[in-house]
Amino acid sequence: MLKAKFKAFFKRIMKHIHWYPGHIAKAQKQLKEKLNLVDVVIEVVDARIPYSSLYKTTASLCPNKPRLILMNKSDLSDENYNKIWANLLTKKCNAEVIITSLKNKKDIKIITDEISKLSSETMNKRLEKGLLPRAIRTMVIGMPNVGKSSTINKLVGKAKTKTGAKAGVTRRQQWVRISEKVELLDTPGIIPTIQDNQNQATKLAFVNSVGENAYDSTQVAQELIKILNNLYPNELKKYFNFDDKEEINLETIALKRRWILKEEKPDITRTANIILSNYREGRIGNFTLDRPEEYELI
Ligand SMILES: Nc1nc2c(ncn2[C@@H]2O[C@H](COP(=O)(O)OP(=O)(O)OP(=O)(O)O)[C@@H](O)[C@H]2O)c(=O)[nH]1
Ligand SMILES: [Mg+2]
Repeated sequence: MLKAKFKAFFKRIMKHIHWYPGHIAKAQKQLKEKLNLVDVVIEVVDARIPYSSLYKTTASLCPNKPRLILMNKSDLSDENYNKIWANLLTKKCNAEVIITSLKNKKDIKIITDEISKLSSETMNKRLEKGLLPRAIRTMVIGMPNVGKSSTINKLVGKAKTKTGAKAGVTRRQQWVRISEKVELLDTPGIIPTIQDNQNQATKLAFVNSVGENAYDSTQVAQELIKILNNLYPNELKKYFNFDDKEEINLETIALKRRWILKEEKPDITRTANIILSNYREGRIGNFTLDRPEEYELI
């Protein structure tokens, strides 16, 4: 009881987002062990925050492994920025980059062809050494909830791995054979041990890559409105029926939508949760919240 009270109090005063459950610590250790076994590393990022959801350490963990980056959930991001980010990540990460989406079945062939291409040198070397041919081994890594398991299921054509719209659905590694030629290792989403970059942590919370109990949804929704109002003011105001001059924030949205408590008080918690879920489902619009200028990449 006391612990729950303390936790609630701490949550109220603590603005810092920190989430690092036990299964992730274990997954991080296993990831390093398994990296040596694979021919190609596939990293899935969220196209809405391609830089905030990217591992900055992959290249140093496996410097000589061919790397394929999938910019997934592109059906929810701003298409004007998809290509820009794909080109930047190609250069910055020395990787092949494919823009993907769960709904786009055409990218299956592009992904499998790229896996074959990226592994061909290793596979040829094996043959030259007289080793028996074996399936290409790849490992799918990425932050929680970016769509790793869904991508694997799409490639296999069956629901072989568990998926879900929250962080931390995959709890342990699982090998899946997608064809005679390719095996994929699904891994639990891993988030950096210390979330010292709160700008990045907040963006990960927007897209549900951080467990819900690690942040205050009102604070995160407030931040989301601020960013959307800065980058996409027209779309945001249009969705909530605001005109140019009206100030848009959680309170004004609540009052306009009549999400109110007793005595005409705006229901901020309800409003925050609705805004977050509408954003996550792409109902407000298609937005990319990372910008190259922000990271001095161009
Ligand atoms: N709109 C959209 N939703 C997607 C896409 N890919 C995956 N999803 C949804 O995103 C959620 C997370 O997908 P998962 O495949 O479970 O994500 P994961 O990376 O395996 O997550 P963890 O196992 O928690 O690390 C699910 O609800 C999927 O249906 C996509 O391209 N577009
Ligand atoms: Mg998963």
